[in-house]
Amino acid sequence: MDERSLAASLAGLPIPSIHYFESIGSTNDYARTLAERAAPDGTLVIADEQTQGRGRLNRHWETRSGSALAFSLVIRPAPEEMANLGLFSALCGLAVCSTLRSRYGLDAQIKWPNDVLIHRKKTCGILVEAAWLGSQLQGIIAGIGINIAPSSVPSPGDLLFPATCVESELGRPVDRENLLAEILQVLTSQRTSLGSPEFIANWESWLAFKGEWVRVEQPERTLEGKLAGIARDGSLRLQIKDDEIIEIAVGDVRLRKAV
Ligand code: BT5
Repeated sequence: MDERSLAASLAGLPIPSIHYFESIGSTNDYARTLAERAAPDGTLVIADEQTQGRGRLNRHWETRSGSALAFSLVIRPAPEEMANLGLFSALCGLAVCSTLRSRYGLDAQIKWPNDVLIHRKKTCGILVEAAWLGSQLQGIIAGIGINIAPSSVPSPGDLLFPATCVESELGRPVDRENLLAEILQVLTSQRTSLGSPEFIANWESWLAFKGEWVRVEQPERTLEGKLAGIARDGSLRLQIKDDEIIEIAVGDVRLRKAV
């Protein structure tokens, strides 16, 4: 993987510039500095290795050299997308899940809000951040990390949730650049339906643990209930009693199957 081969693989996609690094702290951090300098929509930052890869709440995300995809897109939302800013992370999850299902035949699912699982193990993590200057949105940074080769999967002791990689689940090698191009293509096309009923329906149809008993941990409380689906605004619908469904907004939330 290098800047030239990436440019060839991504030709024809709306990616105005590619910033490739053999090793970087975090692609999200670099993409943020580009967003602050008015980089155009679709600017791509991609690294073979991350030394300070970040998850949500400053958790660590591991990206080992030669084994994974780690990239961030600078998104400049159009005026009509401003009402759905909170759904860009779901868009990334949908694009990855949809690509793994349709092009690779994998039984990928989305663990709400947006981890992508294959056979109930985490294969992809997503970190979407907004860069603001006062009340002015400078851009959305959409960071996606995908485990491709077996060596990308951290040891179980370092994990909050079981993990796997695309090649182990598929049983054959995968070309990282092809997969990246396919995901960006799907993401570009699904972006046009951001927040539509069809968008929410797709998300819901690939939801992991749907109809199962789950535990949702928030900073102030832990809830258990049956995972009922997704509301129009992307909130999780959790049935906590026979006649009571509550909606939980995307945020500082951890979801797992109840034991
Ligand atoms: C995430 O956070 O899953 C978001 C990860 C986003 C990574 C991308 S890579 C490109 C861009 N640049 C960045 O710096 N970040 C983004 P969270 O849900 O908080 O999960 C973090 C947890 O996942 C950690 O605490 C570990 O338990 C686990 N983990 C770390 N590395 C992993 C890996 N490679 N595969 C599976 N799980 C991992």
